[in-house]
Amino acid sequence: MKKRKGVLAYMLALVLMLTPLTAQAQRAADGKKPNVVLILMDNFGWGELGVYGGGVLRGAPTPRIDKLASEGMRLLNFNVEAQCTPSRAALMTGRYAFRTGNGSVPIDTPIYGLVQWEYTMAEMLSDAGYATGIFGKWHLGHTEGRFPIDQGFDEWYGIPNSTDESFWPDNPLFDPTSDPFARVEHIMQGRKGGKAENLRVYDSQERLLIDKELTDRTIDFMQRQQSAGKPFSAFVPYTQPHLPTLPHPDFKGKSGNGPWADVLMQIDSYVGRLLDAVDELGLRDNTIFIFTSDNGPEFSRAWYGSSGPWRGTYFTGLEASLRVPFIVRWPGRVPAGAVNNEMMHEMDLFPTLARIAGGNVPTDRIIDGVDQTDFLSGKQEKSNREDVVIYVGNDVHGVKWRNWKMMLKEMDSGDGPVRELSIPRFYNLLVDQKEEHPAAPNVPENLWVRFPASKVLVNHAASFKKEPPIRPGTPDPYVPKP
Ligand SMILES: [Ca+2]
Repeated sequence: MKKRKGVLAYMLALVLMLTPLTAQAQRAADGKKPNVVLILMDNFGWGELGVYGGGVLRGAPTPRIDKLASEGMRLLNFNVEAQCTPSRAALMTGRYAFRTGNGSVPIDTPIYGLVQWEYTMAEMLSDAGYATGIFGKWHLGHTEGRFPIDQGFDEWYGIPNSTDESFWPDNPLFDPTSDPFARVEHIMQGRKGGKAENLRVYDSQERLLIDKELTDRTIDFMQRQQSAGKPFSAFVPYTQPHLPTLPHPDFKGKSGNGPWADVLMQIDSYVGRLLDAVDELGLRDNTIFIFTSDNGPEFSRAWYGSSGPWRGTYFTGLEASLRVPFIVRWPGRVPAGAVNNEMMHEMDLFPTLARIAGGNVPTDRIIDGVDQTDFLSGKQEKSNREDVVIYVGNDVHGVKWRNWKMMLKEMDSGDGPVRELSIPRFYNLLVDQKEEHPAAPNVPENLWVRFPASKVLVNHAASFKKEPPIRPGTPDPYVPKP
């Protein structure tokens, strides 16, 4: 049944490719509200794509995504939060994840995710008249009231938590009777106004298949909205290359360079299929197409990712953790082939897309994202951001300010110890990409950076006096204290 649906959608796409633009497609192309396709990879490092110095160096070329970059803008300094859940919380709300009670992946709190009070990107787009679909990993709650369909998405197909849980069903030591939340994860689906339902156990076999299914369903969603003449937002949080980084059987052995390279080839191919579908539906000119990642690469050796010149892994305050690839294409609006090192953060997408889509940015709460429309459209050379507070879990590790970092705490790897520094360290990222040679009291000429950098932290801390953060594990209903 599921498979047939994918084939039908594909055939329909083929038919559409051979016919002139339908009236709806023409209307959509002329319409004011552009569609949004937002691809969010999981633990996909800065250095994986050919256009970022990876591709063949990682065992598989990435021609489709490289070409996408040549058709749009590519950022070299796009920042995210250091772990899955906080990164997704920041993306969805335009706020530092710590504010939302999701500063860390849920370790000691079984109830997690976004409270109803949060206003998500999906709610904003939905209120602006968009059809909103999510196909993939959520990781912002796995209990009733915390699923994507409770946060503005019209429809969802995917997994509530993370891909490592696919190891559990096959593990003979796994004991699901040990705790109500030590349970097998399911592939789920749901529609707004209804209940999210379990479809199948997400096990090691499903892990191989899921990203293809997500691609098929995204194409089907886009086709349905195109037929309905409705602007849409397709959020595609793929599960790859999060461990276990193992390819779909279609790609097994294809690269000749092992499973990681096979998966890279697969990612490029699936993104290519989404790009083809946008073209075939006649939506290319009226679609903002974004490719990015939720955080830097894995630290588990068998599944080692590449962060290019940046040192470290995810779950740290190092650049490898915070900087991810970001490519945006919007023909005629975003300059083609543009590349720059301006600082942007995933939180900025909320106000930016709100401006473009005619949505509302809440004024009754702190929004940390800034509107980057004029920067992305090439109207201004500089980004509207020059600082990022660096969180690792619920802890502030430091701050990025222009090309500098001021670190209060440091880590070398995602599971390593945290070193608390008695005096902050300062790194000039234009000189010291690997963050190995701090400006310290014995090299004092750049200690002036402490003033602008600490000001960011002082202001950030003061914002919590004004608006206390939501505590992790807060149940609904939540209303802020007046
Ligand atoms: Ca992740």
